[in-house]
Amino acid sequence: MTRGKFVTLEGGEGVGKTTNLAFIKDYLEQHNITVVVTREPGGTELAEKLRQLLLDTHSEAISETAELLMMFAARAQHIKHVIEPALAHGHWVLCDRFTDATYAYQGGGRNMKISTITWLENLVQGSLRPDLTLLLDAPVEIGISRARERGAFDRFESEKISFFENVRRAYLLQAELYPERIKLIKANQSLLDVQRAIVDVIRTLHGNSASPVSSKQGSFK
Ligand code: Z5A
Repeated sequence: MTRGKFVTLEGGEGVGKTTNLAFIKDYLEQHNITVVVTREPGGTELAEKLRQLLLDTHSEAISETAELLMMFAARAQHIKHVIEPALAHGHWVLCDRFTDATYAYQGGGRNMKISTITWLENLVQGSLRPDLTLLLDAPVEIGISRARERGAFDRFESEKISFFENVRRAYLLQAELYPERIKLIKANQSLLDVQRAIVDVIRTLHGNSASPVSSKQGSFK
């Protein structure tokens, strides 16, 4: 069986990851590709519990090291129970955030050592890396104003603008370091134009790798 493709969506707050994930899923299914949609942190029962702890504003202060380790603990569960089995079955995995988010938020935002993140990445993922990453990029104020229309802020959304500027810079650096894998999509254009740009990129990946029609929704998205 041909292994599925692993596609991740990245970007700062409110850039449109969730909106476009649904669009990409529909697009791929129309091309007879079976898709598992999932997210990080999260995607399994334990990883979703870690997500709640990570986003909760009322818990005790979480140290930067604990935050980093919780992200990778959730990821280890997610890879073992969702991502790897799906890819092995020939399904495509469409994931809302993955390790580029760790480089951006814990590396750029929290200033954790990049070498520590890379060490954990190798430990937890082995050779697993996304086949394609769509990085939705927009000026921080645009993403924040879109996201904040939703109301209450989580622990990350409560950060200062400078934190999100650092996150954005770190994401753009990842894109510079891995131009083959990470494709930059301007997210401050109309949704229609964003989706046109996404299709142009996705098309280059799906080629002839279509698997039988059917849709398998990740249990947590
Ligand atoms: N985190 C971390 O620190 N380290 C890690 O390793 C990982 C994660 C994996 C949870 O992520 C937090 O975890 C995240 C980083 C951290 N915190 N932050 N911030 P999340 O993905 O659940 O949270 P999020 O980034 O805040 O997602 P979001 O706010 O839901 O944003 P989004 O999914 O990118 O946006 P959206 O919901 O699709 O769109 C927002 C609104 O904009 C919505 O009303 C849309 O209709 C609208 N929209 C979207 N596109 C457009 C365009 N083009 N024009 C106009 N309006 C638009």
